Amino acid sequence: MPSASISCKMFLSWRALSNFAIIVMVILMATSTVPGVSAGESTFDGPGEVANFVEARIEGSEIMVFSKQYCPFCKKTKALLKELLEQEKFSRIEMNVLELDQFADGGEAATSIQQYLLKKTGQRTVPNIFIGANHIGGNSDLQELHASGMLELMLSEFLGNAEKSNDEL
Ligand SMILES: N[C@@H](CCC(=O)N[C@@H](CS)C(=O)NCC(=O)O)C(=O)O
Repeated sequence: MPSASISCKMFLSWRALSNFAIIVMVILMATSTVPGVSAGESTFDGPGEVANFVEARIEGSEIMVFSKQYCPFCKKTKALLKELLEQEKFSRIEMNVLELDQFADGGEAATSIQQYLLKKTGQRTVPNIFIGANHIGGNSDLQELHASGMLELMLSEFLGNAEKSNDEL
């Protein structure tokens, strides 16, 4: 029956067309640039931008902590530093914390920053701590420095240096 054969062919080509449309939609969704969804919009335009971003934070912060909100080691680090900076003698020191799990790009920025920090410091894990732009290490390093009294000395030295450079201005 020719009319049945025509409508059958039309049906098949309609199915092929709708399958094609579904495939196109899936590809478009997978490569969409909605922040925080699937591939996501990139936070950084290449490694140079990551380097500038990280270096600006390290250089521009008295104490810089690269952290993640859920990380128990980061919580310990932030609590110890907060406790120390609440002391009158260290109250002029400011701590800057960057929570790497706060970027809405599906973890891409966190990975790039951690890769850069690994290249710079040999350490990929968080917390990654800097005092006066000097790399301190992670939480265990910080706790050890504190237990030995070295951390307080470092903070005092940092304040002394900061005062000296203020006097020179
Ligand atoms: N010994 C390290 C342990 C730090 C650590 O294991 N951090 C975890 C998060 S809780 C980490 O960075 N995991 C790899 C990642 O999140 O990319 C320290 O004391 O800082």
